[in-house]
Amino acid sequence: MEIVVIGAGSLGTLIGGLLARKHAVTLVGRGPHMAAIQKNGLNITGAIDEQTYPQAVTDATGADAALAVVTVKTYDTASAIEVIKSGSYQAVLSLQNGLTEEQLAAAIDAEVLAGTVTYGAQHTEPGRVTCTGIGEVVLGAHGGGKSSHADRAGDAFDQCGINTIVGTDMPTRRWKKVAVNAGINPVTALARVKNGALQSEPLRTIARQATKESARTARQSGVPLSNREAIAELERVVTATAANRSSMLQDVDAGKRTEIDAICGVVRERADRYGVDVPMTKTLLGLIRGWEKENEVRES
Ligand code: KPL
Repeated sequence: MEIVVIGAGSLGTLIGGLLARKHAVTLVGRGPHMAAIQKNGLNITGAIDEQTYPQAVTDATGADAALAVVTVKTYDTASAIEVIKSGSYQAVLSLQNGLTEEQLAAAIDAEVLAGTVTYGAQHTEPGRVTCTGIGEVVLGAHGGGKSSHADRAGDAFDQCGINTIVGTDMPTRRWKKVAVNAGINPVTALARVKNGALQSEPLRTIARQATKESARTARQSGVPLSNREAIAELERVVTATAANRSSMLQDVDAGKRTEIDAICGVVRERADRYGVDVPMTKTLLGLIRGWEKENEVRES
């Protein structure tokens, strides 16, 4: 299958590199990283030790492929949409944070799929990515239900040894991830702590409150996510990733713009739409936005 991976950050590079085991993959990313891959291939280290050979380009304008996998930061989605619209794809899979698939679906003609990923990845130097944990990919039609494009994408991932499940309940899975991220990411970034610190008070209560507000908002939006389910997932992820620094803490430490708008921002926007009270979400959103404003953050 011809696959274009738009966004060769940590996750995009790892997924693109693994897909290149069996498919004609084009990775789209920044200059030095793409130049290194073009020259010597991609070096995957850590839990996977392998060299693969995706094509690496800095511009995919006008590309023609069966599948586009979107892994850009959420705030770069509009430019990914322009690239997709300039080319031709049968399906587009978002593996991003937030509910970005809805932005994609509103803008493009191809079928939009959504996914969640629990593989860990770290991009340390040009031409190299470290797999920090083997996980799984769950993907499916962005609005839920069955999809032949999702089945084909699932097969393509599976053929490359990527643990993949094709799900028919993506809205619930994606909202569950938003709820977990809304609890973990801003709290760890503001308190400058690893995820495991959310096992103790007072951060535990703050994170749980934000997660519950997201679950309540999901339900008002028509997505069946109970508080109990969302909190159980929060606790599971906090325990499983106790030693990790969340992506938002990493962004804050690096002086980079965060994905707060796609996480707490989207919850607040839906909460306003459906009349849900989300005070903790608004507080965390305001604090992270305030930090971004004061610190002249860099994008990506
Ligand atoms: O997705 C994550 C992130 O850091 O963005 C979690 C699940 C919170 C793990 O750190």
